[in-house]
Amino acid sequence: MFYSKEEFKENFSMRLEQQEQPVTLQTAYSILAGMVREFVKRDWNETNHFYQNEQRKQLYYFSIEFLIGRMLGQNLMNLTIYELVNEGLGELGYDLAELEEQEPEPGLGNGGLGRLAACFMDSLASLQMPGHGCGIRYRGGLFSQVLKDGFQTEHPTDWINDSAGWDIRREDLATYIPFFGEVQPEHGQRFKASLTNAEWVKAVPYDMPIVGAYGKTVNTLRLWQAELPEQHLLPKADVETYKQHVVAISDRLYPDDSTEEGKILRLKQQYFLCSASLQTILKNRDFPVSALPKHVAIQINDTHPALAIPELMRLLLDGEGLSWEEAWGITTHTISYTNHTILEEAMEKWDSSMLEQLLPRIYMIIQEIDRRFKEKCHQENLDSEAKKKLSIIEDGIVKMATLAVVGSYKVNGVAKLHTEILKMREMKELNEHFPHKFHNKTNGITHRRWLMKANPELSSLITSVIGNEWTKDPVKLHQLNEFVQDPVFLGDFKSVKQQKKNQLTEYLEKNQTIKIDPESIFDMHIKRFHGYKRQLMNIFHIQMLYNRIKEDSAYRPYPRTFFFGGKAAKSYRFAKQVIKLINTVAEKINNDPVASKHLHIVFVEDYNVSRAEKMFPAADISEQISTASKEASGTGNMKFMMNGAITLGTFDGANIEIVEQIGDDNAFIFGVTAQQVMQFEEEKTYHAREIIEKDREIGQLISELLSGKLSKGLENIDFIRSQIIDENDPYFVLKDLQHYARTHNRVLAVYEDTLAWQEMSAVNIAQSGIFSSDRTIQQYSDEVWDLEKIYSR
Ligand code: Z16
Repeated sequence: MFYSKEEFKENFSMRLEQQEQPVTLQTAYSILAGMVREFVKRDWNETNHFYQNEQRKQLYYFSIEFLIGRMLGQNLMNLTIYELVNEGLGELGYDLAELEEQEPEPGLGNGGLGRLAACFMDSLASLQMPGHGCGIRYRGGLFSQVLKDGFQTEHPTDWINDSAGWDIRREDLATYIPFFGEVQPEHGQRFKASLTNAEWVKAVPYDMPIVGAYGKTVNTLRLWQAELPEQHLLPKADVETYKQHVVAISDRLYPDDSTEEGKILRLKQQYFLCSASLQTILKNRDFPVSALPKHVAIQINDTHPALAIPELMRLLLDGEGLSWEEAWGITTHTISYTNHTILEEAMEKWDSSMLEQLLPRIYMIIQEIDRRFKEKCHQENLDSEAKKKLSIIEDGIVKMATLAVVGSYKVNGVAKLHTEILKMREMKELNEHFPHKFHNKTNGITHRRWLMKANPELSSLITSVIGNEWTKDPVKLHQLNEFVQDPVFLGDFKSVKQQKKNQLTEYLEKNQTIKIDPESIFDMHIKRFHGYKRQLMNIFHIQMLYNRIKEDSAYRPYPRTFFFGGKAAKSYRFAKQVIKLINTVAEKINNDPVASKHLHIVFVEDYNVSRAEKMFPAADISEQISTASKEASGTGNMKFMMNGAITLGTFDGANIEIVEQIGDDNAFIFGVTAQQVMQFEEEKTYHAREIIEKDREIGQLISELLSGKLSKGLENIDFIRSQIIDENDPYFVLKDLQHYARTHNRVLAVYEDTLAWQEMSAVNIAQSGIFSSDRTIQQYSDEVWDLEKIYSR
C-alpha cells in the first residue's frame, strides 16, 4: 500500500532490490503492475462484500469480445495516483510512459463492438454500479498486422504468455460444460430431460479488476478459459486429440468484424461463454430462483451470446425442475439484447444440423421456443412473408437475431437511425408483435480513457478555463461554449493540438520510420477495413487530387497528411486489396517531388487501442464516410469529436446525432441519405456504369485502375474490379465520390481561416459530453437494468 509519493518510492525500490536478475523495463513494469494490483485488492474485496451483503441487483454483460486496451495507466488514473507515481518514478530514474509501453496489448476484440464493451465496463465502475463483464480469455487476441510490400500479413499474438498480469485464476469457481451427447427426456408433465454421454469441458474463470474513477468501486471482468476436465470426465480413448479440441475453444479470437463464418468452433466458444457464466450465476445465488429477474440482469452484446436464452431455459428446466412457463417467464425477464448491425452477412445463422449435433438439448429447447412462438403468431392474421420473418427456425437454419428478440425483455439499437431502421424495416414484424420491446441506446465512449488519459494536455486546458467538474459529469463540457470565440482559449487550443500532432509525428517516425510534416492537416480514417466503411472512396479521392496536381500547375492545395489505420479480416479479399491499393498509391505520391509537397499518405501499421490513443488527439479531420444506413453507430466518430477533430462524413449512424449537437455549420456532411440508399437498393435504380461513362474524372480514375497504372505492384485487383463493375458498386462509392471531393474543398477553405476552424473544434468539444458512455450506461440502468448506485459506501 502506498498513499504518499515517499511510501510509493520506498515500496517500489524495495521490490527492485529483491530482483535477482538485472532490472529490465519489462520487470519494472511487472513490479509496478503488481503493486497496483495489490493496491486495488482491498477495494475489490469490499465492493464484492458490499454487493453480497446488501443483495444489490447485479448486471452481467455477456460479450464474446472485450477490447480493453492497456490497463496500467488507466488504473493509475482512476485511482487518482497517476501523478504521484509519475513523479515518484521520475525521481527514481524511471519514465512511467515508457513502462506503460511495456504492457502487452490485450487485443481481445475486433473493433467497435469489443471496444464498446470495454468502455461500458469503465463507466459501470465509475458510476459505482454493480455491473460485470463475462467473456473469454483468448490466449491469442486479434492478430497483429505487418505490411509486407504493401500487403497485410497476419501474425498470431500470445497475450497470455506475454502476461500483463492483471487477472487472477479462480480455480474455486471452475465449472463444467457439456457438448454433444444424447438427450434423455424424462417422461412426465414437464419439458424436462437429461444428457448422457456428453463430452465435458472444464471452464476456469480468470477475474480482472475493473477500477472505477476515484477507486472505491472495483467490479469484475470474468474471462473463461477452456481446460481439460479431471480424470473421471475424460473419454476412455484418445485423450490427446480430446485435449486439442478442448484447448482450441479459448485459443483465439475470431478475426471477423461484421461477417459471420458459421464455424463449429465459434459455436463452441459461444456456448462455452454462456453456459459457464450462467451456471456460476445460478450456483452462487442466495435468493430463490423465481426471484432471478429481481436480482440479476443479463445484457447480451449482439447475438454472439444469444445461446444464453436456451441455456438459461435448460438450467431452469433440467436443473431447477421448473415448468416451461415458469422458466420462460424468468428467462424473458432477465435477458435483454443489443443489436449492432443490419448487414445481412453479419446476421448470425446456424445450420440446424450443426446445432443439433453439438448441443442437442439446446436445439430441442430452441425448437420448442420456436413452436410456441409460431403458435402464438398463428392467431394473428399474417401473410407468408411476415410468418417467415417471425420464425426462429426456417429451412434448416436457426436465426439468432429472431431468437434473441423473442427471448429478451428489451431489444435496442445503438444509434437513433439504426434503431429506426430496425423497427421499421429489418425487424418490422417483430416490433409490431412486441411493440414495447424496442428502444434506442446511442453508444458512448469513456471520456476517462479517450480524453483524460489520451489527451492530458487538452484536459488541463479545459480544466483551466471551466474547472474540473466535467471529469465527473462530462455534459458540463457545455461550459466551454462560453469560450469558443475567446481568442486566447482558441490560441491555447491550437498549441495543444500542435503538440499532439508533434508527439504523433515523433512516435511514428521512431516506430515506423515515416517522415511526416506536423504542420500539415491531419486527416484520419482509422477503423476496420470494410466495403461499407469506404476506405476505397478515400483513396480514389486522393488519386483524383494527384491527377489534378499533375494536370493543373495552378492547383497547389494546402498540405495534407492522410492517415489510414485498420485491419482487414484475414479472409476478406476485397478489403485486403484496398489496403494494398492504398499503399501502392502512397508509394507513388509520397515519392513524387511535386505532389508530395501537398499530399502525403501514412498507413499506420497494426492499428490497435494503444495506437488509437495516440492518434485521436492529433487529428484535424475525422473521416466518417460509411454508406448511409450501413454503420450502426460508430464510436471512433465520438473519440475524434471529443478531441476537437471535425467530422467529414455521411448522414449515418451516430454522425447524425453529432450534427444534432453541434449544428450543420460545425461538421462537413455529404452524400446520399439512408433513405436514398435504401430506395436505390429496393428499386435497383443505381447504375455505377453511367457515372463512369459520364464523369470524365471518374472515368479516368477507373481506367487507370483497370489498366494497372494506378495499381502498379498490385497486379491483381480482381476483387475491387468486380465489386465496382460486376457488382455495380454496392456501397455507392462512385455515386458519392464527387460530392465527397467538393466537401473536401470546403474543408480546406475553412481550415485556412484559423480562427473559424478553432471555433468549430471548440464547439465540437463543448458538445461532446453527451457521447460519454456514462450517459449511455445511465440510460441502460434507468430503462433496462434498474441498478442502484453504491452511494452509501
Ligand atoms: C462490430 O464491431 C460492430 C457490429 C457488428 O455486427 C459486429 C462487430 Cl464485431 C460495430 C458496428 O459496426 C459499429 O457501427 C458500432 O458502433 C459498434 O459495433 C458498437 O455498437
